[in-house]
Amino acid sequence: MAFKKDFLWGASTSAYQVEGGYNEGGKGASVQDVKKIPDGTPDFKVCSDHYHRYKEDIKLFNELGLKAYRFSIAWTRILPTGDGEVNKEGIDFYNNIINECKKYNIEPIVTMYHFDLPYELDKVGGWSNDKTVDAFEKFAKVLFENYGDRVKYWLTINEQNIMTLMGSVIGTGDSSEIYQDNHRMLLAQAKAMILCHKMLPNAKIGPAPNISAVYPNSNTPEDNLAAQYANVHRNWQFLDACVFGIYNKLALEMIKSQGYKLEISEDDIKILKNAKPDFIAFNYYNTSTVKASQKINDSTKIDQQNMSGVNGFFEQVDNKNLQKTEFGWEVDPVGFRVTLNEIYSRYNLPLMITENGLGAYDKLEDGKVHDDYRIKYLKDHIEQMRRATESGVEILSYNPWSAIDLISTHEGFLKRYGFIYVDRDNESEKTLNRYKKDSFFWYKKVIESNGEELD
Ligand code: BGP
Repeated sequence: MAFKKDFLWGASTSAYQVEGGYNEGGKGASVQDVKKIPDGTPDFKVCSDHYHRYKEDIKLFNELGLKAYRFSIAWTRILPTGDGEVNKEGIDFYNNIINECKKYNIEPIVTMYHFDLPYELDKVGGWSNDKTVDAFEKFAKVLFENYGDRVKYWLTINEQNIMTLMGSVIGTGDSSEIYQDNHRMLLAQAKAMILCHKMLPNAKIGPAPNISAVYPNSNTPEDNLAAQYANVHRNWQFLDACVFGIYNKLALEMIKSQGYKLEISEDDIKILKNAKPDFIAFNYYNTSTVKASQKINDSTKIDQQNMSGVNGFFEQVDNKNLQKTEFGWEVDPVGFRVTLNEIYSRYNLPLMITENGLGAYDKLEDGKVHDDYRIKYLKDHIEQMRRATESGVEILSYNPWSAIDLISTHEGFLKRYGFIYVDRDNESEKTLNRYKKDSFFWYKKVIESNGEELD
């Protein structure tokens, strides 16, 4: 048997995409509640109404056989203004979620911050203000005090690298000081990890970036060099700082060349070095491919959307060898194994997959959803994860995105990922009734067989 007996087969959601109840129970506004919503997509007021239906949902997760549920805690339910008074109703809500999971023997895996910075903190600069670092540490303390007796696995920040490299796209920030802001997030994360180890010696904590291998477009040395830089840019600079407490030199070279501000004090480095994650969690959807890029001019140009390239270092291109989803995302199960192998080789820490999945236009027909495309996607990825496990890569848990349909940041309910269909669309909330998709029954068998039965 490839997977250990206690392997945590799970599934994933995030608070602002699944909960709704946006102003209930004393919740404060987050940046997601106030951002401009793309035309034709819904706001985050109701989402999948998990806030009111969590009992029904967790009962369904139990029927699915989940051994773990990865969800996020809305910072603004706990501290409505980000760092002021603790909101008891918010504390109670997550006590209920955690207790409901425990009732079914489902291990809660808790993300502390998933794209939903409190709006009151954003108003005073968000991650550009040192106060946000202190606020995050306070938030962490409240979580550890209240839930530490039942939550063993903690994730600090969801996709810090995407917030840094594509903040304007997901509505989490955008500025010429973005690397200075990223540095503050690294400090906040380090402080939370140190605190967790102090307060909860038996708990485990780690980061949750979006990591994926970057391929060179050809075998020219120049393209290979480009891929090396792109890997550092997209992946390693974030994990090197989290795991080793160091700034990757190639990253610093790129950051400086583009004219970004970044000042790091010796005290900061001490904090980063003192903090050690117990595992690396990561989200994986697809790889990317790059070619060498000529420097266009000598002016130091700040490119905010620098996921797609860094002037003079690399430029992203399509990979002709890979198929794409209906939403244009490349599909690369072998790349998943490449990514697992690479992270494990670099950091030698246990891994946890906190997201992986296929967004598609699912159709409800006579109460059924025939999502064979999703089954194929997940099957191919689990197969590669199994092979990585057999090569000795230590993996604790696999949590596809998403446990249940929820709002996709750009397409709302048009783009679905769940094992459970939610009856609503972008235009109206309809019945919000839940239906089990074909993938639900398939994943149930996968879990029952501990990953042996994938067909
Ligand atoms: C990840 C995020 C999730 C989720 C997922 C799917 O980057 O952590 O919150 O949104 O991507 O993305 P999308 O909904 O844009 O397809």
